[in-house]
Amino acid sequence: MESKTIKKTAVFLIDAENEKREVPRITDEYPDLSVDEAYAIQEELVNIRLGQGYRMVGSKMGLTSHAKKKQMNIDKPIYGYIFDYMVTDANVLHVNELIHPKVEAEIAFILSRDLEGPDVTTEDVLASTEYVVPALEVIDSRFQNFQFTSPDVIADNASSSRVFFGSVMRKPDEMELDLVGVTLSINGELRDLGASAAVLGHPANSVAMLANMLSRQGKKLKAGQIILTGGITGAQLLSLGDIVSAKWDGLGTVEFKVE
Ligand code: 0L1
Ligand code: MG
Repeated sequence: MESKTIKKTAVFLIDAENEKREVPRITDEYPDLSVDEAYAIQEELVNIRLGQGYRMVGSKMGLTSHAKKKQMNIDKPIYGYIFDYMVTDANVLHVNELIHPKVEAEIAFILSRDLEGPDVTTEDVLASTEYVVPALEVIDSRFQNFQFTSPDVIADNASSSRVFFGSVMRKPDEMELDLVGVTLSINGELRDLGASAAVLGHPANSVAMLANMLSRQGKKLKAGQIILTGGITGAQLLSLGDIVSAKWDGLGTVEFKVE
């Protein structure tokens, strides 16, 4: 794909996000779009956002659990980036800022030191983690009907949209990080549940995989960054008026209202 097409496609996706408008898949026009080209579009999109003055606060892995892979019919984990404008302090999700948001419950890591692949292990991740925190990620694919192929969703910054973090921060050695039970309820009704081992056997495996994937692009994970490890639960579609509440064993509760 030519560099001007990469740029044009990144702008197309940014416009869709800004205008809260769902758009056709990129692979409708470019059926041979490769994963590498998709990450080149994502990188361009990230550079445009940085140029607009937004700050990158972290990164995310997506499609790391069986529930998510099955739900989206894509079998390989992908990554994307989280910007400051995506992190919401108040417990409110403004639905008029989004297209067709869904929510999923995750565990996020905050690193105490840089992690650079290619051979990062789970043990390296645990030794380099300052805290883990609970997170509700709101994903909002820019594609029509939330349907896409793997290259489409990679280009679309892995559907990144909003994140709510909990206030409980735990050192990774304070808990069995692969045995964290999670429930996700909407309007008091249990919608999904799971254990954190759903994420690649252990959420730290997701961070290790991310560090190793990034090393192929000459990039690394940096101290202080937040890393979302992927949905433990399947993603749940949100509607105006919904009250979302998730509980993590040992990591507290995160709640928000959709207004
Ligand atoms: O965070 C995620 O797992 C999202 C990855 C992209 C797939 C999706 O939008 O469901
Ligand atoms: Mg996610």
